[in-house]
Amino acid sequence: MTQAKRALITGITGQDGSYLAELLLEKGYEVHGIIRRTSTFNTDRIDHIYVDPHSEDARLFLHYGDLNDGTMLRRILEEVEPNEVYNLGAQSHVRVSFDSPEYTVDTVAMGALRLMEAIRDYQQRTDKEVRFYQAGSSEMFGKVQDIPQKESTPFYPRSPYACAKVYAHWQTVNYRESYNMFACNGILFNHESPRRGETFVTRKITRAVARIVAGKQKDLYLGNLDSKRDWGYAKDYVRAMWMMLQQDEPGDYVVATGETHTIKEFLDIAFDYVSLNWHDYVKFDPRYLRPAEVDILIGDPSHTQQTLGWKPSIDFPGLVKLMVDADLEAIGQTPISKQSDAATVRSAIAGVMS
Ligand code: NDP
Ligand code: GDR
Repeated sequence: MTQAKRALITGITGQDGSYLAELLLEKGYEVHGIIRRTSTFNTDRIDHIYVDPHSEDARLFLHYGDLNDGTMLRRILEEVEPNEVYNLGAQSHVRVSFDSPEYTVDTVAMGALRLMEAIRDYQQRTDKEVRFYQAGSSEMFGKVQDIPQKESTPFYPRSPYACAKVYAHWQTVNYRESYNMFACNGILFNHESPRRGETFVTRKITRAVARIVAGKQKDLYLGNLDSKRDWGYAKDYVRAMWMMLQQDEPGDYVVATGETHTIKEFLDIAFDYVSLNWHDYVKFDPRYLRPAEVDILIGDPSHTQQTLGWKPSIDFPGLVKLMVDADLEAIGQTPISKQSDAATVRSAIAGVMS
């Protein structure tokens, strides 16, 4: 019997880590995830796939560790002996990276370096190949030079987070070329889901819509509504990560939908879906502005589509509605897709707000 492949994921408790863990378990992998020690549980997104490690069925294992602690990373690598490592861990909030630049850079840039150094030594010692995925970002394009952005577009990062991701990107290329490592960069454009962190703009909006419908929130404070993003569905994007590591040769890949939309368009669809007008609820708060903004991102996924055969499964309005529905359900409301008449929502709101 052939042994199951083993994967190690940093950032397994995050949006992408949880979907990737699900995907790999479905594919028969033994999955190991690095989690940070916290004073309260931070495993909400993976609790549904967790099985007691004492059970014979257990194929998901968690290890305490931190990208800021190279010794722990080395120990875990030696213990797990993975075939594939997915580096998804990060302080991933762009606005927060302006407040906390040192920590962000240490985790994102140095964290990636620590992990690659650990892999390099492990490979050299054991002669076993470890395939490496680095979670790169469209934020690296920043002040864009080309529209749409592709693998060859020059980077112009506009935040401490994006600068750190550029560093990790080039180190990944460097480890591939210097040490013959099977190392891939995914340059992923924004991807969202019901598991998206609550402080990113999409989830902040869909969660607010659900709370407004439930009568639990009156206003929604936002920053710049004019920036444009290429938003896709996280479940599709983790599939692309896995596909990259199954190729014959390592490479760099833009993962995007090829469409761009403003925050206002997101608001239009989200509020319209529950028959509300966002202008009645959205207020401006300058706290959510960034010292430097990325105005427009739109990716060209043609290389990825041709090489990997990857394509997105859901369009922009479908994504927004899926997220609103999930937030409605989470707050105890009936999702619109399960209602026969959206007017029911209108009358429910009228009742709550009167
Ligand atoms: P999340 O913010 O949802 O998850 C980040 C994960 O990283 C969490 O599991 C978090 O743990 C973990 N983490 C944070 N700091 C450390 C640390 N010091 N050591 C180890 N782990 C740490 O991000 P996403 O799932 O959305 O994104 C995954 C990766 O992809 C990130 O690297 C992000 O920068 C990148 N990316 C994301 C895009 C997106 O649109 N979602 C687009 C392009 C790139 P904890 O739960 O304990 O906080
Ligand atoms: P982004 O996502 O910065 O693109 O990074 P975010 O959702 O934070 O911002 C998108 C755009 O919305 C504007 N915006 C607001 N943003 C937030 N968070 N909160 C607000 O209240 C608000 N109001 C307006 C922002 O100014 C911005 O223009 C995400 C992260 O997942 C990164 O880790 C990842 O690398 C990139 O996507 C691709």
